[in-house]
Amino acid sequence: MRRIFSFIVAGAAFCACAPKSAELTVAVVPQPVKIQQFEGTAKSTAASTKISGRLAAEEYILDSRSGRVKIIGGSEAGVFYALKTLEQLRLQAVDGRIARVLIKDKPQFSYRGAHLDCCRHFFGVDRVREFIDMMAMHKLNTFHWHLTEDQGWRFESRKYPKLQEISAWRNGTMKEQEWGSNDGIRHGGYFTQEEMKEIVAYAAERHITVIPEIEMPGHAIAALAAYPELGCTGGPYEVCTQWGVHSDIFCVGKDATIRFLEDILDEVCEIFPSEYIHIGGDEAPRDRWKECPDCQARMKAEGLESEAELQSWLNLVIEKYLADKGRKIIGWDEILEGGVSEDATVMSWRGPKGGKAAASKGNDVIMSPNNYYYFDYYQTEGAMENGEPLSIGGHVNLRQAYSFDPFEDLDEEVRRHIKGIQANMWTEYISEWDGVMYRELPRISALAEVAWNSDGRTSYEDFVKRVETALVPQYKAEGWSYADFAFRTPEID
Ligand code: TNX
Repeated sequence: MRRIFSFIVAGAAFCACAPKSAELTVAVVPQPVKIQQFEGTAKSTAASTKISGRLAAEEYILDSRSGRVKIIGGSEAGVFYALKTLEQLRLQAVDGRIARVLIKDKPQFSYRGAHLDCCRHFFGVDRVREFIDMMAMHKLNTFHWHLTEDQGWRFESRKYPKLQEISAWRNGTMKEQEWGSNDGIRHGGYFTQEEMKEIVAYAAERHITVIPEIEMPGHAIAALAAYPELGCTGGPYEVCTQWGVHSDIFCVGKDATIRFLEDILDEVCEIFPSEYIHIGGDEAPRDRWKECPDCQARMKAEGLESEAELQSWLNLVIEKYLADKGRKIIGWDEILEGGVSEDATVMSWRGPKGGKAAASKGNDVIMSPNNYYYFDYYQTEGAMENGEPLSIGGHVNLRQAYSFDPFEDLDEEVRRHIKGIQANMWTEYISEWDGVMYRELPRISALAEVAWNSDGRTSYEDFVKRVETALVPQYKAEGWSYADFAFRTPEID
């Protein structure tokens, strides 16, 4: 009798303070594939997690129907994503209780990427860790780390130490968009091999693969400043202080250049276990090669008819070198120009066009179109009046980032080559870390939703509401800068 009494009392107490289930929202970003809400509430801590062989590696089930949260993941990664979802539900808890739900979820794309340029401006390991945290919050799984550029080389090399002594530093930076100017402030830095290994491990704990990018043959002047014998003219060269596309690139007529690149890739492969290595390939003017006796001799010897084919020859040499180590290459869409091997993955940046062409030929593709996913571009049309900081130009608002269709105009057979999508953060005009986060957030949430569940997208208005509910409080708690144009009434775009 006493037992029954106490049960009733406890039950009554419970009813008096428990929230009504109708008060509980279940906003999740990215939108789960399947989400059902039931009457009632559940305890907000995870009661159990387990790994189930029946699910795909990144898949998970979050089930709180019993009043306690049970999580099943296809692997540790699936459990990790379930816990990220649970964090969002907890933000919506009332009196410590979350909604009773059944969520069955898995990503649509295997490659969900974010890129960071640590060359135009150097950001150290703590910042890179923060970037990875930001990616993890959005269930992204591939960090594309841009490590070499005209304006700075950031990869410590044991074999070529002048890269960190000379190539990592520049004598000033052009002011705003005044070409020819120089602020006179020495800028630079690099990641030690230990630091890069730490980043790889930190990312792996968050189920993120790090893909390093070593640019070739263009965007290489910083390396040439230290090793001028690897250029067509022999230099001298200086680490660039101005942005843009520069004529001096690696001389691929010289065997020493090929050896240098292979040696660097040996070191890169020791640090980065990723299946893919990004070899750049973009914006490489071939004027110097036209005038260079070594490049012309190479073309003759190899039976190449154009300088574009010479770049393809380089790609093939490097691709084969990496293949022997069990690695594959990714390159920007320019690698298509002189012909590309079918094993190369193409990263399409000049709109989705190059990606469509590559996928139609049978190459795997990552879509990273500048008109949707260049987050260094402005976020609103009237950027200046709206108080946005100086940016490179262009304009990609949240709505635009949310509207990308990775499969547009592609038939079934070709679609399977689209492995995923990626947002890029180039940092010419971003010298402060806050500027990176301000530009990523909230646009990265749109990229995340398209990458995770492009077919399950809701209306844009619903998406914005979910971001406000499930992510913005987390941005605030982390102290991250974010742009709020989409959350204002009326919205500014
Ligand atoms: C083009 S995207 C570049 C970068 C610039 C970027 C600025 C790509 C492969 N090359 O070197 O930083 O535009 O938006």
